[in-house]
Amino acid sequence: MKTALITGATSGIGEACADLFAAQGYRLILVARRENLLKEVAKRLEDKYAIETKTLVADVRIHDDLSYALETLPAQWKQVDVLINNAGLSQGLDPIDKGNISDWDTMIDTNVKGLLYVTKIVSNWMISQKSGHIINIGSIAGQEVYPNGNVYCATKHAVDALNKGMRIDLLPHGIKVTAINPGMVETEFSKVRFKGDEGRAKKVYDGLEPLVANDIAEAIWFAVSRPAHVNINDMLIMPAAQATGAIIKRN
Ligand code: NDP
Ligand code: 8X3
Repeated sequence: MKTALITGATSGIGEACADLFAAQGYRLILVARRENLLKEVAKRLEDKYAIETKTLVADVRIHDDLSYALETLPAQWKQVDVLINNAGLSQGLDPIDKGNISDWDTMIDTNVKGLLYVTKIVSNWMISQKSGHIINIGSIAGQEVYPNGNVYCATKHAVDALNKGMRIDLLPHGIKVTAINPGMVETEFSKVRFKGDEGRAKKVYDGLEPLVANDIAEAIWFAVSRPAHVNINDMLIMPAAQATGAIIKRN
């Protein structure tokens, strides 16, 4: 049986990936901070697909807690075939001179440092087994910069660089590395960006059909299910109504 480890599995893209990989018969290691939600997701998938799950309640920003949670997994659960580095967020949408320092720290610590902390541990497990596939969730924001996106865009540009760097460093070990870079996906992302302001979050998707989380999960599954000799380096997936980060056709 294959194993996938998914960070940020309590909502949005991570939850959709958990569902799709469970449907494919994977057992799952699910990581996120909201314990009740995480347990609900795990229970739902166990019941629906008769798979095994492990839930790790951890904040990817806190290295010692994360490391403890991962390292205390039983040995047979450390045979991870697919790591989906998905946990991430945006906080605020302000010009650089008005940015909030704590928001900047949160984005950098989660999107860049958290991704690194998880990767360091799990890539070592993959090196021991001489196989594995790491999926890094980047963004259109890692391919270009849009107004007021400054620090969030910088973190996703860092993910793009790390994705390329990982592919080089892990090549000798037979580990595949893929970046999946979405445009606008309607998840909890905008609610989190605007700190719970549901009205403002909803407006982001007014007058267009955004991607849904399952569109991205399917793209990830496509990358993971290629034959052994094929690697998808990266994929940029946009709603049909979004040409660039900021150029959007609304009805
Ligand atoms: P959601 O807000 O719906 O999901 C984010 C997930 O990340 C949640 O499960 C959350 O769980 C988890 N998470 C956040 N911070 C932490 C943390 N410190 N430690 C552990 N888990 C954490 O958003 P999306 O599904 O949209 O976002 C998933 C990824 O996709 C992110 O990396 C985002 O940047 C990227 N992305 C999103 C796009 C979009 O338009 N939605 C477009 C391009 C990229 P919990 O709160 O329980 O910890
Ligand atoms: C999130 C999508 O368009 O807000 O990465 O940058 S966007």
